[in-house]
Amino acid sequence: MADQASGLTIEALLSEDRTFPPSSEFRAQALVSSEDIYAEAEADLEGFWARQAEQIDWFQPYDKVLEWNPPYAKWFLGGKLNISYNCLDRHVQNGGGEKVAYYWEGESGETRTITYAQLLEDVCRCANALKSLGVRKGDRVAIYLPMIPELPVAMLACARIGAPHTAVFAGFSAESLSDRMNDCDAKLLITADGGIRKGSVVPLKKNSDEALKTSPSVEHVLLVKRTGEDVAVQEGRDLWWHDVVSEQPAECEPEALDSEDMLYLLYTSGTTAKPKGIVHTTAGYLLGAMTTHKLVFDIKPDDVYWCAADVGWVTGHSYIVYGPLANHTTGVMYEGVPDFPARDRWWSIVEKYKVTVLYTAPTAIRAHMKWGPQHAEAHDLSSLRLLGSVGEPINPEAWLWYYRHIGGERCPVVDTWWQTETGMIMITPLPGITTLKPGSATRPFPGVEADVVDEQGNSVPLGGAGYLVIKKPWPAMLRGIYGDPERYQQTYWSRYPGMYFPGDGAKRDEDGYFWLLGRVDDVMNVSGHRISTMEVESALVSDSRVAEAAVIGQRDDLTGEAIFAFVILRGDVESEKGLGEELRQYVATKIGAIARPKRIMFTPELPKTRSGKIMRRLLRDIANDRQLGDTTTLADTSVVETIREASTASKGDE
Ligand code: 7RM
Repeated sequence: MADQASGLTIEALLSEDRTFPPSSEFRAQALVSSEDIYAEAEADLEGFWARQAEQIDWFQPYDKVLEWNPPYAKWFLGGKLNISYNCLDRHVQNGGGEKVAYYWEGESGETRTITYAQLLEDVCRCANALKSLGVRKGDRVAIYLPMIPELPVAMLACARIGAPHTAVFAGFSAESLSDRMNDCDAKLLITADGGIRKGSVVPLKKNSDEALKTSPSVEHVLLVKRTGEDVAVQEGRDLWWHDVVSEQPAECEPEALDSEDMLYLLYTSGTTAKPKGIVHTTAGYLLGAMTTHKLVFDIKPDDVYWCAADVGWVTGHSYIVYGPLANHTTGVMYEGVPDFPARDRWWSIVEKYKVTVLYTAPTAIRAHMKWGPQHAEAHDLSSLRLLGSVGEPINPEAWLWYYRHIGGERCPVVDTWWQTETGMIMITPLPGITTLKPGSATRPFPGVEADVVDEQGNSVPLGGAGYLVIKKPWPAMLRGIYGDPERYQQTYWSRYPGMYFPGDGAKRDEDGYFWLLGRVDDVMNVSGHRISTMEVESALVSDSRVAEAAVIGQRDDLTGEAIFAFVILRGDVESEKGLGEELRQYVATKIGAIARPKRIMFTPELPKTRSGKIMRRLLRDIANDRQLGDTTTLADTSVVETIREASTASKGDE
């Protein structure tokens, strides 16, 4: 389209026409088996969510579903409830205390099986311990723990007494931890002596001590013994969990909280500026997480559900802790990395616990793809019935690999688009009714009104690309950025007044399916064509020799920006001479000459966040010979140095 070629919106180049309707067996047993749910929600948004809210146990009923003063929403006004009560007590009271809440597996092979009744006791003890340390309703508690059961216990204990938690990834540095604690004036820090990752120790207490030097608001540190290594314990300030928590009574009255009381803060890093503390409140968040968890993953009482994310990422908050527990689901929680001690670790876990639903990220799927299907083939994965993906656009090739080699061509793959800010899954298939297309997140969840618009905010006709927006409030939406209302307004609501702007590009095909194109900051401008990095990456990965690709725009005198592709080859492929040229040509043939990469560099790794998102801005800095921007959220800092050296060394070779 002419207006797109002029550089206004994003161009849609890739087309994928394979389709996968739900099998009649899946459809017959699915919780949602009729399209009516969409029409119902559209006809009466508040009524739809009010009906879903009957799943919540209220201490006091709400008197109004929604109050919408853009950009501020309040949901279930006047209602009183407690999330830990909804996640634990009510299941135990209903006779479900013996059901397993978590099968926990440590990286080194230890296991713990925790029932709902035990989890409730642990949470009550921890909540009492928090109170004994002076934590009161409204006080902020920072949690810097590895993937051990004390992490959900600590979160639920905070929720029980109404103290908002802020979980910080155990992979983050002392500085990131300190910044976050200072931004919210945390009163208490819950951490561990160390964490275990790939067989070695992550020095969490040491990092915490470093962070605490510049975080004066923190009065006490509650310290979990995980690794048993020697750590400095500061008398009066630091207390061992096993001393303080274990001696507490196993009962603790849940606080009756207001629907709009703050549940947690979770920091997301802006590209350059300081991290934003995303605020989530109680009733709407709980409802959004539990409804989507149940309907998107088609959760039944006997499912064994495994979300392989870290609890420190929003995915873990909504889909390891709050959603699944509120739905009385049995979950698997795994402490370590996928390739320890060997590359079949995940598949041995699926086999061992007979996992039925697996939820993970494209980055993990592409890693398994790179390692080859033989690791999965060595295990019985026949318990699986549904697969999910989240975190980045999943390119069709990775989707198909997941579908075939993990799902045995019988499990629907739900590609779920959402954000820390949205709190819940927003664009997603409903597995019993949606015909899947590899690479598409398909349709907005019932009650979510999403659109694709151009620069002016006009809806782009089907078949076109542009900016994703959300036009109506939803229950789990963020309530603001902690302490910074202007930034909230500016970041999400100023580009298109009255519409929420998530910062992602998207296109919609002729059937109205949404295809996410990545962050708009990543869009390249090549001779006036606005091209999404994701489409070029997808084209590259569709060559069977390529495992993963990251594409960025490099400054170019002739075209403004030129496409620069960083490519990881699959395990058994050698990078022979001429392969780069072949791949460049392949992209041109597959999606068009304008998208042909000018330069391809082969690399063994890419810079990623701890949740597996490719940090393209660091690759841009390298390619454009700039100083590196903020690297604090990088999972492995050595990766960028390796790439920078290789990039400098190869400059003369073209
Ligand atoms: C859940 C989560 C949010 C950003 C979001 C997107 C990207 C997430 C998908 C996706 C394409 C998906 N929260 N993203 N899921 N892009 N398809 N299914 O990831 O706050 O950490 O990140 O992640 O760009 O804006 S997050």
